[in-house]
Amino acid sequence: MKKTKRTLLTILMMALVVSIFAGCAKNDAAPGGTTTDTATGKDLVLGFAQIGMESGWRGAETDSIKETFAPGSGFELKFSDGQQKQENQIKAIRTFIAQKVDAIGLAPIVESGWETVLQEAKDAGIPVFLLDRGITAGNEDLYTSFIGSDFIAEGENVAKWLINEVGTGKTANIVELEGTVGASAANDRKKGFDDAIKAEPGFKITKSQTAEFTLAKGKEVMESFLKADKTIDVVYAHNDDMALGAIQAIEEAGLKPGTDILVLSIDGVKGAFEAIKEGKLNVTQECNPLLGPQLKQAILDVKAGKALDKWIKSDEDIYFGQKAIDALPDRKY
Ligand code: GYE
Repeated sequence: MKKTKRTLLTILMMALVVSIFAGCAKNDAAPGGTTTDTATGKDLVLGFAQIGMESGWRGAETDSIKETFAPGSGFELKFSDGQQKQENQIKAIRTFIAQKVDAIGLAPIVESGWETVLQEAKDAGIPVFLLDRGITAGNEDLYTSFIGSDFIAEGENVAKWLINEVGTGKTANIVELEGTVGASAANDRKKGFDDAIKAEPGFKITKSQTAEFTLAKGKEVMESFLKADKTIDVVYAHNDDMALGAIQAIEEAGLKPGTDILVLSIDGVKGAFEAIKEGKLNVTQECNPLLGPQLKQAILDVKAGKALDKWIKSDEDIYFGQKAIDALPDRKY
């Protein structure tokens, strides 16, 4: 019995070694950074399951992916727009698996509900890269790397800016425009901000509601907040598009955004920098959407057999006042 087990194990190990070598020979990264399949001379195929087109940030991320994986890049890109539905993203991943793509990129609209489909990709031996948003903790073995920002830190940075601006020991009546329900970017930006604001007992979050990361909803929800409450001092939006919508609502209510009501947000899209220049937005915490090159590098590294960090973080800054005005001409998105 013992002997049979040992023989079986030896056969399995040998099969593993053979398949690893075969894998390396098939997808070696060519020098100079392009990654054609050396055995066939064909481009590597990336299937990318995008969320949709809810914000300026999302548009910049999509452009970055399409530019990075354009013809001539050594890749063929299969791009799917999930139109804000997880079920569409799951369908797209299943199609990519059936097409035997070389790698899958996924920007998960919500954190939960990915176990089954990601297990299917894993069983098919296709590496999955999460881009910009994360999935529920405990599922780290279902993907190769997460490439994106520290959303908790982003929320904290905005809260710290506010405390510094208003001053400690003061009071502030804050309303919050949340991103898509269940999205890691919304959950963590809320957690980071709400926790940090607790340091100031006089700072209260009086209302908090989703506006789905869109300008139109940001305006609509802010209008309802303004109708119900005449004492709002601050609006914290989980992204720039919602903040820009809130600015319109504040102006239409006859108030001055940036002065009567402080407006704080996250992303760092051009429109936000322009709003800071006009004095209507007070601060934007940068969140880098130009993730295409980092994704390409990660795929190249995996194909070259390198071990990757589980979380590949992007470098980001916080912008307000003159610093934002000076940076505006160089903003790429
Ligand atoms: O902040 C927002 C968007 O997931 C980080 O999604 C991303 C967020 C971004 O639509 O504008």
